[in-house]
Amino acid sequence: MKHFFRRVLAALALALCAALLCGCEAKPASPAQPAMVVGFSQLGAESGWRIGNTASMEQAARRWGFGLMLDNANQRQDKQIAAIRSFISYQVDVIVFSPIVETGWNNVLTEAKNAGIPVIIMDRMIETDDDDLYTAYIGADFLAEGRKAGEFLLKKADAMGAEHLNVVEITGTEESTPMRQRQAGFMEAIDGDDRFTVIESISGDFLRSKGEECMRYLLDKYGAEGIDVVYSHNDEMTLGALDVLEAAGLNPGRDMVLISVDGQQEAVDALKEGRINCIVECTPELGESVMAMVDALSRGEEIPKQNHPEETSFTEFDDLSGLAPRGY
Ligand code: GZL
Repeated sequence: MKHFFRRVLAALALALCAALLCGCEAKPASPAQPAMVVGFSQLGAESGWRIGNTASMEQAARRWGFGLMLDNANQRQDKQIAAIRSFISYQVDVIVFSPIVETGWNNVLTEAKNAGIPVIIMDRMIETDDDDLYTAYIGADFLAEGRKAGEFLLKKADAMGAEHLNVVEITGTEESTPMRQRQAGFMEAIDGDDRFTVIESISGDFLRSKGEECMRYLLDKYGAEGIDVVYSHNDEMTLGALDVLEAAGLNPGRDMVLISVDGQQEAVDALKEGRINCIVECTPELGESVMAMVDALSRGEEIPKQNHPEETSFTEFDDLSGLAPRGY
């Protein structure tokens, strides 16, 4: 907030100087000055989830009447760091960012801290032993998401009466929080159950195109008969894998168990058609919660450090007929 007044005073001073120089009347600062200005570094637009997340932030900023400076880093950490530095120079009131990977943020977050600008980390998390580098985190409990995926597989194996299942894992962006924790949670859930062998984990970087490439590679290497379960860290990669499996004349969801994460409409539709067996929900709708935090900060209120949205999962065992449109 203090930055806001500083900017308004600077604008008035500039206007006054301009008026004196050109003899015209100084214009008051626009009455439409937003109460708060948020600098938002979004990591990219790699998935329907990400696009939905960005839309959620834009809609919420409009609803709250906050200015939003949005920068899309197109999957590049260096561009995120540059964007955060520009937000510091502009003296935004709050910085929000979704870190593409967990490490490499200490320097720029120290600069934000020294500039007195609160930072809200949204969606993915950073690895740091200095919790003072950020004011709050809001994002999924990715470990719980992985566990839910594993727990579904246990239930599915029971229902199949399966004695042994070969599992392949298509992971998200390496060194990112969702990738690390969705993998850890899944392995934890199936650990010790000798019905499962994870025969390979391969990164699809959360991209549909790479999900296709991964599935094609795995199918070529193990054959359809060698793969019983595909665990994919997001719907985009799962949808890419579906394309490959169906092009090979297979019936995913029947010939192979498909477990996915996110809950994009296209994937939920595939689940309803029996082509995916389970989708663990990861909501991108974080904008309202973020802007409520910004509002609290503007009023000098404390906000909780760790914030997780409520999430569920959608499986073939559920009645999904009443499921509302997903919106992304
Ligand atoms: C998870 C988010 C992941 C999604 C992917 O919160 O970071 O990134 O699961 C997206 O769809 O690419």
